[in-house]
Amino acid sequence: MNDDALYCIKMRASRAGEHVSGAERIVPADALSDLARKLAARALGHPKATPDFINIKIFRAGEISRIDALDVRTHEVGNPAEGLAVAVALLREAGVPKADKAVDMLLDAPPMRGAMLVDADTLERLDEDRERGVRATNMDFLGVAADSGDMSGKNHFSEALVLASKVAAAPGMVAEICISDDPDYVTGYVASRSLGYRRITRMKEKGIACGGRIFFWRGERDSLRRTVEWLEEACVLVGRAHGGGNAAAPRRDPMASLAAELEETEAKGLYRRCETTPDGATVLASNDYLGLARDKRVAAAAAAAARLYGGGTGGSRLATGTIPLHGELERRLAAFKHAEAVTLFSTGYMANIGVICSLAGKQDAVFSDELNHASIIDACRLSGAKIHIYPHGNLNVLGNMLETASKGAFRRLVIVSDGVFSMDGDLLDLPHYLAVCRKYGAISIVDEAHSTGVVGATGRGLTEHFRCDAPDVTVGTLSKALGSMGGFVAGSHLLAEYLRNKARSFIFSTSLCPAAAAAALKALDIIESDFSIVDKLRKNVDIFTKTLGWTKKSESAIVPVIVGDERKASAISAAMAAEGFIVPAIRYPTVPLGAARLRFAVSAAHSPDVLVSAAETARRISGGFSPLSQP
Ligand code: WAQ
Ligand code: MG
Repeated sequence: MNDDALYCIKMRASRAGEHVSGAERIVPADALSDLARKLAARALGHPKATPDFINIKIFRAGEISRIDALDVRTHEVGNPAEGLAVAVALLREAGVPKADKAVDMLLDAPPMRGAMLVDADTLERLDEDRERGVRATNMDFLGVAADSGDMSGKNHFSEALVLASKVAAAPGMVAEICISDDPDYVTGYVASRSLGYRRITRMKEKGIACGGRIFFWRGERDSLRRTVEWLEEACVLVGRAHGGGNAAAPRRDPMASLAAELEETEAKGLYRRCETTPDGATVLASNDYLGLARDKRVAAAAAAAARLYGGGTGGSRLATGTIPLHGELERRLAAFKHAEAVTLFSTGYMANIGVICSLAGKQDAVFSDELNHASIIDACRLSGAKIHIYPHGNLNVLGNMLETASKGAFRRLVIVSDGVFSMDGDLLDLPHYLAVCRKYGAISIVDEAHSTGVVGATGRGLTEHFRCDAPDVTVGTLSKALGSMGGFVAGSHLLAEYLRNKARSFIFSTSLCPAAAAAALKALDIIESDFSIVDKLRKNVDIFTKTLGWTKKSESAIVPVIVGDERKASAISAAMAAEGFIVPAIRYPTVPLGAARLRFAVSAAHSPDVLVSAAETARRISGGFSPLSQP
């Protein structure tokens, strides 16, 4: 590329003197007009505010330096406190002895356009303009300089990586720390030449605008000028891969597009984290509906089985992985479900994959409720069968679809539905469903993950609730009311024999570990010896829904409160957490966009007082729920 032809272009937009948006690029002359248009559009479309002043500045780039991008590593942390601790440790490693004070300084800093430039040893401020700070500018990625790229929104990660790479290359620079001031963007970083670019996935709570940057510097004071000149004036192109400079063929980072995708996810407020559930909080979201997962008797049975048989079985059921507990649990589950036989799977997800993919193949058609669980959706796709999705609970449409399909040349028609829909808590109309399936000679599958141990007077599920026949295939899980983990399929002897020979997720998975099998057996003992535990759950659900102000009863233990807006749902969930109640905001893609909700799950182990207080707190925090929020 001919450097003479490169220009720096910068956009800065503000409203009433307040900064709204900014961006900069280094591009060839012929890309300038297109880019200027895109930058103006970006400024005008900024979600924060419509600017009343947009400044687009273009000037010929001076001499260009080419440097390598810093290597990127990510530290996945559970919460801001952990993230800040990681940042402190990294800064220390990079040579900032008072790293903890430095982080406090960052968190206390007033809003600034630039970064604080501080002495790496004493943390004394070295920048002249305290309100503005020092700005790193005149920089871009090498790889994208030729075309103007998509400028429609801020790409936090790639813009920060360019900046950090330039900063790390400054003379005397020891390290940098940054937290975005975008309230929705909680990933920050620590960078230095030796550390590279260390992303830290959580540096602050969501919704907080405060952010900032510190550059840590060490050297003779009279050489500080050179550093500031490098940051504020030198034109720098950053290579995306190693060997920038004169290297002949720039290599692309094969993982870069992953970061870009995650960035987009985060920008939409859909980024997910594995939160550690705090001890002592009231969890209103667990699938442990009967409170058996933490029951001492269940835990003791699991421990005893682990002592006797070890941690794992070392093989699949068909190889060397069958132990006596497997057969015993299958017999007990079959008796509980009034079925001829049961086949165990390692998880409920595997059970659906195994059943649907073995029963339905290329010559078959599957019919699936639009709100079925992801494991059913995935199984339908994986099966290779022709897929028909019917509107939620609409068995008349299902009938019409079957009518048409039955005239086709399908080998089998396979119908699958959740028994209790996991995000809505409503029940399948099983008698009607079975009638439709029978009319067309279709195989009926019902996933009773959320109804086993919950629905029906003794927790046997939908057949008990409706006093009707069982479907051809019942899928269930050990990981919800049965307080363990694993899945199962109940049905005829023929079905069990078929699955053991055909279901690949059964054949190729290591069998259920001894502790899990023993825990589920003990849970069954407890339920069958005293069904009042199921009754207690039912009463708790009624107490909770009544306090929420619902007029309708919930027939399952799932109580969804529809909020609509994703961010509002997240905010209510965070406020509930602050009061000691853990309830997740369920958002797209688990539920449709604009149908975000709080999904409460009630347990037999909750005390009625706690449920009343949780429901009252939810009403207060959300400003009351409209009748519409009741599904
Ligand atoms: N030079 C120096 N400091 C700056 C500059 C600049 N060009 N731009 C912003 N700052 C300072 C200013 O104090 C801001 O308050 C603070 O940095 C944060 O700026 O890997 O978006 O533009 O995904 O909000 C980190 C990406 C995103 C982490 C950083 O910073 C990742 C970001 P923001
Ligand atoms: Mg900013």
